[in-house]
Amino acid sequence: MTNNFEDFKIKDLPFLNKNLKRIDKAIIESLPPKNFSKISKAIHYSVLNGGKRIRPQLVLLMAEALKVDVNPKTIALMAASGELIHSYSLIHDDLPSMDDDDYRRGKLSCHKKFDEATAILAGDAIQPLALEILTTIKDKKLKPEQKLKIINLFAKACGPRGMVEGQSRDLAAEGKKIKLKDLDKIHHLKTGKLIEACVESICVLREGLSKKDMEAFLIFARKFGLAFQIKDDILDVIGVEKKIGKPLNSDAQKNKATYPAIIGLKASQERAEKLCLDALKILSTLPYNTENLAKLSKFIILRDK
Ligand code: GRG
Repeated sequence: MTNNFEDFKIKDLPFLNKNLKRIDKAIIESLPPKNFSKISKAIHYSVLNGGKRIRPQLVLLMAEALKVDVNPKTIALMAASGELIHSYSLIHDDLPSMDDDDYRRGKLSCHKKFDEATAILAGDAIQPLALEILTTIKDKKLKPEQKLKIINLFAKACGPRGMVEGQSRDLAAEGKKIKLKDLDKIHHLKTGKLIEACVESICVLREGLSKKDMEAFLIFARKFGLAFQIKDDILDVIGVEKKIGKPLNSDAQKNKATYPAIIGLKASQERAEKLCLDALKILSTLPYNTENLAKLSKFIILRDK
């Protein structure tokens, strides 16, 4: 596979569908039964509604690349945990007090389908559930200190030095012309930290991973996360409404600080491609089979949803 984007076809990604089944199975098994309560109905509605599952895919592909020696179930549960944190952030992100979005993935957002209190509680329930899943992993091959570190990474990603701070800065930037470096910081916190946690949590499981390779994987994750976010902003401007699952230009309507708004569409596209190429270059220097991670990296900037 070359680094030329033109040779890339979505059909190069059959492994994503295979992984998807494993991810969804782990998620479903971790949730309370749908009919358990109103909140669990809202959780099922919001979690099992066709997300791309990029974060859990990263967990699985990292584990495959590093050939980590733990039970496969452990990896599936880590993947589910990453996706649940993401799902939680989306439910809260859509709330009237945040981005006030009526649609998510082509369906009514959680607070529109149910009500605001239910959406707040459904989100509030999924975050600790994601961490609870990690605490209950039973795997003799998983050392207690590795387990603790993984929980620490996911908890930090969504806390005051991660997503929450990113979201707060994102809301504060509405209607303002902020600098590119400040926008990068917002998304490093809001989107990047969780993506980094998905990558780093697998590095933790690889015995003897050198400091240099660990650092390279983290830089890869940073480039991947930023490229992913820039593409998200681009799709809000030039995507197809039916595919992205919400009205076009919703960022502009809210006067959001976005890459197209700050550096323009063309420069945003060029930057996403450059970040992706950087990410691919990093992967190519690592002594592991990172072919599928490279394919996922291309997918995230060539995707249409
Ligand atoms: C809820 C932890 C937490 C904190 C509260 C609401 C909030 C603060 C933060 C929101 C962070 C957020 C929504 C980040 C994600 C931005 C983003 C690029 C979303 C789209 O992700 P995709 O494309 O979505 O992976 P799918 O639908 O495929 O899952």
